[in-house]
Amino acid sequence: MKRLPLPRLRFAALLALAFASSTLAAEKPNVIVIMADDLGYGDISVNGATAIQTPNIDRLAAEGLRFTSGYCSASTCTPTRYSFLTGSYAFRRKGTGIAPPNGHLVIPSDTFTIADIAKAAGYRTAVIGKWHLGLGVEGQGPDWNGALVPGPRELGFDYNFILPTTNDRVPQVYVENNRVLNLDPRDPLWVGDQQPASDHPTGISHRATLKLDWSLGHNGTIHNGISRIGFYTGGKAARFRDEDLGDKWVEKANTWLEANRIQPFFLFFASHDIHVPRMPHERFQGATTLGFRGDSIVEFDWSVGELMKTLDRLGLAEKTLIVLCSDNGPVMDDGYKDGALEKRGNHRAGGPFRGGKYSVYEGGTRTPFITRWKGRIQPGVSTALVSTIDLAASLAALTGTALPADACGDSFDVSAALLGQPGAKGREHYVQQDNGGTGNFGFRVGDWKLVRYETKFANNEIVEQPLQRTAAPLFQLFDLAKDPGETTDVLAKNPEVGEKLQTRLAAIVAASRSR
Ligand code: NG6
Ligand code: CA
Repeated sequence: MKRLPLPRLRFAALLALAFASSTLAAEKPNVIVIMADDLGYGDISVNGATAIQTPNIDRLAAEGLRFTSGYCSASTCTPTRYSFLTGSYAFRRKGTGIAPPNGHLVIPSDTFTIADIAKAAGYRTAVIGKWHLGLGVEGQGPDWNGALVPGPRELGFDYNFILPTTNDRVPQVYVENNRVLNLDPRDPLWVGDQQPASDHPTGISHRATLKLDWSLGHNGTIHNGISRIGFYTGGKAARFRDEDLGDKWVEKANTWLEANRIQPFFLFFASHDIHVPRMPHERFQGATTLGFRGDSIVEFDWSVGELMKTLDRLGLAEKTLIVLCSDNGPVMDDGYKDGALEKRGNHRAGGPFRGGKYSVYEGGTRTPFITRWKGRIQPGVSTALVSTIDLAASLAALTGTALPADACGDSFDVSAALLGQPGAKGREHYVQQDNGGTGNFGFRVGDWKLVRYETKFANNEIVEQPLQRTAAPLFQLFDLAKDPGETTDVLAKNPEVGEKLQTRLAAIVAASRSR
């Protein structure tokens, strides 16, 4: 073949690329997964909240499909995010519970993740927001002053702009492309789980100075008037203000979306709202009568609206599938005295469901779930059973990407349900876990729900109370069709169903995959 001079070759290549992306656009929608943190089913007005208005999320639902059986995989953060990225149940892998400040990356870097699926399909990929899956290698953890590898890049994300852990854990810095942003080498960042010096101010020694008091734990290093889990020193120039997180995610997402609007893109937008410490921007403080928990929901709703505006502005609303979800169910007092409990009024954060964060009752994992793809998804409400763990296999199916044999073993292709195709039912069965390693599980098959409390304790069973552990029998059975609130245990009346589900759950847990 005759060699073209370089500029022409580049021009030809660009033309071919533009042609390819325009002809494939119909089958390769851009994808934005918006994951809220600790947002309960009942926390958005389209799901029945009246004390909080979420007009942007409501509009997303009105233009798309709102799921009444949409789930995340765990009732805490790290295992849900693990499962979302890997398409594999987190209980299959040790060390995937809530990650500590100095935790290493809990996903092996050779895992074929949802970001790899997107990349294989020709997408540009990014994660912006809360990470909380650890950074660095096992046994060492994050090298805060150097390269934070392995991290999101090694898992298939071309770009990352993240909060490394969760904001009630140290440190309060952004990481951009695996490095702490704005870190001055003359002021190195140190992070540890022991008080570094006896005069190091903490939430205990300087409690009277705090702008947000703690209620449980969260009494280590103070930054921005808030004490945290863990300790750190240095990195002063790199530290952010809690109030600015929401704005920063939107700013970075807008920049990235603008830069990547030509190609298909996959954006994991991982908001920190409404996790503790709930410290919404000043302009949202007082937006509701529910205190900062409610105000953070309004902030989250605002950020959803901003992303929708950006898509409209770039003319991408009809080329983009948005999935809105949460990483676990709701909690009131999660370690800070922000008034969530006292100011809750009649608000039911879990909607009609029992239990919240830390629980395997429905409220722990049945969370807001909305898909929108203008012009492609017929607006409405869906009762199909879908989960964040299914997004990997569904994206593979949607984009025609082959999954390696050992990848995404618990992820089902529910793309027909996500797109609202008539008759699509989603999953037939689903395992819910708490923080993992406890042996507690929820197991839904059709409308039956088996609850197994290996610990014989249910956590946060009543969301509208201080965090509590309540005695629970080893097994319970509920008929969700008649009793979505899991109020009446029907195990004694349906022993054969109970036994069948127990056996099936045990088999799924013992296996290496369920698909
Ligand atoms: C718990 C913390 C809670 C929160 C949670 C993780 C205490 C007493 N509680 O251990 O505040 O940080 O871990 O939340 O420390 S998650 O949404 O990131 O999983
Ligand atoms: Ca969470």
